[in-house]
Amino acid sequence: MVRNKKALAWVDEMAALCQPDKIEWINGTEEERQRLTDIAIETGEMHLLNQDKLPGCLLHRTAQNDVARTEKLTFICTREEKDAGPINNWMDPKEAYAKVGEMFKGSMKGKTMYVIPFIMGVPGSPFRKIGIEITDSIYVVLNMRIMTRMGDIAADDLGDDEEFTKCLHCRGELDINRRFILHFPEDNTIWSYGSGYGGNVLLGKKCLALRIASYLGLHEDWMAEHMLILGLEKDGETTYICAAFPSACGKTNLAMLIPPDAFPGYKVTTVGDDISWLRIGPDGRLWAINPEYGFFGVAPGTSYKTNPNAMDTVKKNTIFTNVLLTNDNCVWWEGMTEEAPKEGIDWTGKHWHSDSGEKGAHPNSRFTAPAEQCPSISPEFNNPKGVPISAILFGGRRAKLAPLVYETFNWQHGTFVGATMASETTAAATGQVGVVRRDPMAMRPFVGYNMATYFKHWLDMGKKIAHKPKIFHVNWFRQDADGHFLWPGYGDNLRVLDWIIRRCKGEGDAVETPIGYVPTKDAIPLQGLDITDEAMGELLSVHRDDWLEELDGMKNYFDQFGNDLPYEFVEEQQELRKRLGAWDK
Ligand code: GTP
Ligand code: SPV
Ligand code: MN
Repeated sequence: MVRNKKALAWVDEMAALCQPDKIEWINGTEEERQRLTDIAIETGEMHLLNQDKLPGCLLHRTAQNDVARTEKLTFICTREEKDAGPINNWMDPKEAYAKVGEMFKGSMKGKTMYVIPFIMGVPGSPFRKIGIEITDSIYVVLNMRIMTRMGDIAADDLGDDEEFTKCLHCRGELDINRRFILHFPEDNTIWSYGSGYGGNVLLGKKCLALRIASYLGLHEDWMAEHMLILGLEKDGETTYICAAFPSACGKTNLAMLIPPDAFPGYKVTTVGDDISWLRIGPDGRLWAINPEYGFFGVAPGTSYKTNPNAMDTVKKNTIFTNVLLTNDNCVWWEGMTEEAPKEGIDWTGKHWHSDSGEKGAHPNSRFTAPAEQCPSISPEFNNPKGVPISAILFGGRRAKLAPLVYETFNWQHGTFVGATMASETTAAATGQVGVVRRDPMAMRPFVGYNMATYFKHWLDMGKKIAHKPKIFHVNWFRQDADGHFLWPGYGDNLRVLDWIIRRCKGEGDAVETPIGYVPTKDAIPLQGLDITDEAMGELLSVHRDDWLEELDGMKNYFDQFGNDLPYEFVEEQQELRKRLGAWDK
């Protein structure tokens, strides 16, 4: 039971605002899960899938205007506009509370208000953070149950006077003109109104564990990042790697990688697939924990070929959102099998035929599954200290320019490379797909304060980490002139990880180029892989003119930060220009 007086008072206050018929504190028991599931099935909020083939699995369809994060409707509400910076949408907190408070007023009349205490991180760990989410949606309760350690375990963990994140959610009318995802970092508060889509409503995830946590990390000397965490085991030794890729750019897949048969000797274990909290350990290394308890993964493209661990994870106790419902009451999505089912019910609830030319599952359809069901889950998953990180990877979807992999020169250069990351947009956020945009550290949508200050925080952290991870950039998505991927990706990405960990040990061959160390032609193990010399040459190539053009793009991007841009980034641009100028290729 929650005894924290501030928490009890806040719940009373929010109940007075939303005026629910009933208030229910969530305890996290199996009995409760079953009861809420039954209600949600009864009301049609959830659909019970084939319990023989998919035990404990449910399907949910969101409103058609509510299928991804809505960055335009996401705000950082700091007292000073400059503290939100030029990238974030900003609203004055007073105005925000007043405007959206009007929407919350009476919004739960006739409904039950669920109160979910939850932990981001491991119970009892000094690094964990506690939140309380108020919601009127059973879908949210059942997802939070998978994604976080919640209920009594969290209520008991919350100290009597401890701070916690106040998270208020109401589905509202699901009208985009009345949809707001508001963050008040100075008040440790999140308000989400008018949506029922994961990233907008599972408030422990992007809202707390990234936007609010990044702000807390700035003030408490740690970092909250959009990164997977994996362990790479060889000869009984495990090396841990974090990787920041933008939404729907391969984090879940890399975190669960299975080595190709032709390249044995390694085993990958999964610590996290989306979010990482990083702190400096007493040994001077950077240590990472995954604050989450489940995976909210992209369904399309997930198959026994591309990601068998994910397929095995979602066999039971999984909530599917916006996928195709098959005739045998199971689920399907594009890319799951080579052959599509002939027909089914699509993500909009309409009859679907495989010849229709329409997608059966939404491109951002997702699965919510318990992390501990993953066959590759790391033995360190519940370790409150986390794991020590040897390498940090940045990467995005770049059809051109960025080579398969390169190593940066040092932490400052690596921070600059992370900050200049760009990637093609994906269906994970509402808006145009496939447009290259800058996405620093894959955190463009997730930094809860001024991005220029975030860059400085990275540089400052580097000065404090005695044993710094090496920083690399990867790109699995480079294409040939006909638009085909040059690199097979997925399991074969292990070949690149192999080079990376050899570099961390001072091994592995590389050539120094103006952008960093690029593997020599023979440095990436290619045994058993059908790839031409020409393709490998293209994958590892660095074209001077393209990079000079890229430099102009970087400068344009950085200009918006004015004098707030760390001087180190001005230096890095100058140095890169000099190196490119002096290069004879
Ligand atoms: P979020 O959950 O949105 O943060 O995404 P994520 O970064 O975890 O992305 P995920 O691993 O779910 O991959 C997104 C899409 O990219 C899926 O459709 C994958 O099949 C595809 N993908 C992942 N890895 C690779 C790769 O190495 N090569 C290619 N070509 N596609 C990949
Ligand atoms: C992402 O968009 O990066 C996700 C999914 O991981 S969501 O939780 O919707 O943000
Ligand atoms: Mn993500």
